[in-house]
Amino acid sequence: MGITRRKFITRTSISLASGAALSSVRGAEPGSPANPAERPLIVSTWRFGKEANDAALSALLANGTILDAVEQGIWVPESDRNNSSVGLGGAPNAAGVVQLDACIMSGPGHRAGSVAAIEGIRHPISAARRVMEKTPHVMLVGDGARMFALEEGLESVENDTRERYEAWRKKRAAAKTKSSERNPSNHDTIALLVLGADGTIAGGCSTSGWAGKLPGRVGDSPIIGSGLYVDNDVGAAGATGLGENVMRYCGSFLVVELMRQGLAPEEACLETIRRIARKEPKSARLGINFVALDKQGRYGAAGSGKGFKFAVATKTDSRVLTAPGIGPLDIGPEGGNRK
Ligand code: SD4
Repeated sequence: MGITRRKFITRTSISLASGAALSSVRGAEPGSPANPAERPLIVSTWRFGKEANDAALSALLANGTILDAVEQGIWVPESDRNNSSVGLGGAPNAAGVVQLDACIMSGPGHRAGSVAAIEGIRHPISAARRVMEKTPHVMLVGDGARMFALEEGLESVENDTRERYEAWRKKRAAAKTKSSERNPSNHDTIALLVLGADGTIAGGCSTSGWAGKLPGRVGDSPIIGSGLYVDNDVGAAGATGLGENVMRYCGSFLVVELMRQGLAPEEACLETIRRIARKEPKSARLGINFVALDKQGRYGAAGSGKGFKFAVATKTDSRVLTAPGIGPLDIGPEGGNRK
């Protein structure tokens, strides 16, 4: 299933590191095999993914690897103190502390690294990459992750969260219902996927997670197969939204497996959400979204609700698009246990 050009909400040219303005030549269409000239292809979550994609593309054009592209792309929202859901500018947990989750995955070698509930490190994605590249492990959490990052020389930042914490407490006190805290708009993760010019694939994911989460809570984002999954023979997928509704289903793994069975990326994202919605009493009000790309250079995304924005970049174009949502009644023929 393809997204038509009508659905494009933003279409702009970007400037590359070289300073050259990109032409408005169309990039790869979702659901249709891309011309190999469309590689590299970068896909990421939300509007802010566009700047991350542009940085990732610049890394590739400067002869960086696909992992460099993932890491340097994700540095952008991690460095942005105005981003309230990625990096140290993110929302604190219920104890007033920002605990960050991130992971990275390399298609070649099927390698992965991850950190969870890490505090005071500017770039959790770099910590995750070092876990992958420098340890025999896949995941480090909490103090252990922080100590490892410090030993690796990663930048540690004093993070005064008092104001943000007080603002969150006031907002929570003002909230009439608990469900308002579950509004996905209060947390927006970056998942960024890269298909290199040579057809190899990598991805990363980084977040501060659910605002006001319980201390120690880990969401889907650093969990391989949930917030992110890469299979170099097939493609990659990443998730954003309410992690609890992704991690019980190995959401990104499922998207990739559906692509392996022949679904185009957008349809694989939609079918994953339908599959989850069939089991959930809340039906499609899941607050989850997926982005995906496949080995052929096709890409797509979908949300449980309508309006999820995602960003796509090729050498010739960089855009923000709107993904289809399954909508409350569109969960497929089995219907499940909707109330
Ligand atoms: C989490 N999935 O911690 C993350 C949050 C997120 O858009 O993706 N927000 O549950």
